[in-house]
Amino acid sequence: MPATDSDFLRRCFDLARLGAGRVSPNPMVGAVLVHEDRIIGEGWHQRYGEAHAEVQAVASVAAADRPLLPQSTLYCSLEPCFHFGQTPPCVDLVLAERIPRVVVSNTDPNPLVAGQSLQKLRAAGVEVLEQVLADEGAYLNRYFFHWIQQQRPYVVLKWAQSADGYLGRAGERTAITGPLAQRLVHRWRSEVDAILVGATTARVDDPRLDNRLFWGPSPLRVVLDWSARLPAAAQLLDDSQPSWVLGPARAGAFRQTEFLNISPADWIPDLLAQLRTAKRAILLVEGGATTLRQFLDRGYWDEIRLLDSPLRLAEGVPAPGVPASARLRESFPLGPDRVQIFTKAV
Ligand code: AOF
Ligand code: ZN
Repeated sequence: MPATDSDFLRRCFDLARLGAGRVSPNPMVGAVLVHEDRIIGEGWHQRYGEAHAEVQAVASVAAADRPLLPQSTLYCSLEPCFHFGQTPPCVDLVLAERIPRVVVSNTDPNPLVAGQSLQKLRAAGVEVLEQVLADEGAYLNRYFFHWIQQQRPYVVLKWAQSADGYLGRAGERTAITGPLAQRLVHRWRSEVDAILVGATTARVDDPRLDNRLFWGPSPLRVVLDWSARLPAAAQLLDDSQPSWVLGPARAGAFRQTEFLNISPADWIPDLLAQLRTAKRAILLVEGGATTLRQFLDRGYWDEIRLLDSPLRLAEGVPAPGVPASARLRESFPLGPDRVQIFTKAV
C-alpha cells in the first residue's frame, strides 16, 4: 500500500522532534521531499538561528535526484516562512526549486507568515494541501503557538506522586519514581529553556537541576530564595551553569549566576516577563508543593506532567490536585510508574 500524505507528515513530526531543546523559541519543524512514493530528501530545523527544515531537506537531495524536484511533493510540519528572519524565506526556495505540490500540517501563527506563504504558493500555481494532522502538529509545537499567541513562556508543572497522593516525606528527599521515569525527567530538562524549584525543595533536595541522564543541553536554573536561607554550599549556588536566584544578592564572584530583583509579592508574572525577554519559551516547574500550588492557584500553567508511582507513603506532603480544566493528552506506563500529560483545555 503506498504511503499517504499523513504518513509523510508523521515522518516530518519525527524529524522535527530532533530539534527539541535546541530551536526554541522557534518551532520544531521537519520537512520531507517525496518523488513518486520515494523519499528523496529530509531535513529539520536543528538549531535556533540556523537553516530551516525546508533548506535542509533540499540540501540533502542527491545530485542525481535534483532534477526530480519539479515533480515532487514537499511535506512540512509547518507552513514555509514568508519573511527574511535570520534566514531567507523558505517559500522562495520552494518556488525557485519549482516544487509543484506542498502539504503542511499547520499554518505558521507568526504574524510575519500567517498564511501568506500558502497564498503565494497557490498564486504561483503550486498545489497546496493544509491542515493535514493539524491537531498533532499544533500539539507538537504547543509551546511555539503559545509563545506567539500569549506573549509569555509556556509553563509546564511536573510532579511525582505516590499511590496515596503524597509528593514525598516532609523535610527529606524522597525517591518516588523508578529510574526510567528519572531518565524521562532528564529528557524533559533537555527540552525546556528554564527549570524552577521553590525554596524548600532547594534546601531539602539540594538538586542540581541539570540534564545528566539524557543527551542534549541543560536549561537555565531558577530558584526561589527570598529569605536567603539556601546554604551557600547548595548545588544551585555552585555557579556551574547559568542560574537565576530570586532573592537578595550574595557576596562572591559569580559568573553565571544572576540575582534577580523581583518582588516576592507577585513574582510569577514578573519572572515570566523576564524569561520572555531572555527568549526562554518553556519553563518547567519541578516543585515543591507550595510553588506548584502558587502556579495552579494563579492559573499560570499550560501543562501538567504527572508521574504516578505505585509506592505508598502513608504520610507526607500532599500532592496538589490536577485542576478539572486539565485535558489528558498522553498516558503511558514507564517501568512501575505511569506518566500522564495534561494540557489546559482552552
Ligand atoms: C520555516 N521552517 O524550519 C522554521 C520556521 O529567525 P528565523 O529566520 O529562524 O525565523 C524564525 C521564524 O520562522 C519562526 O518564528 C517561525 O515563524 C518560522 N520557523 N519556518 O519555514 C522552519 N523553523
Ligand atoms: Zn523558513
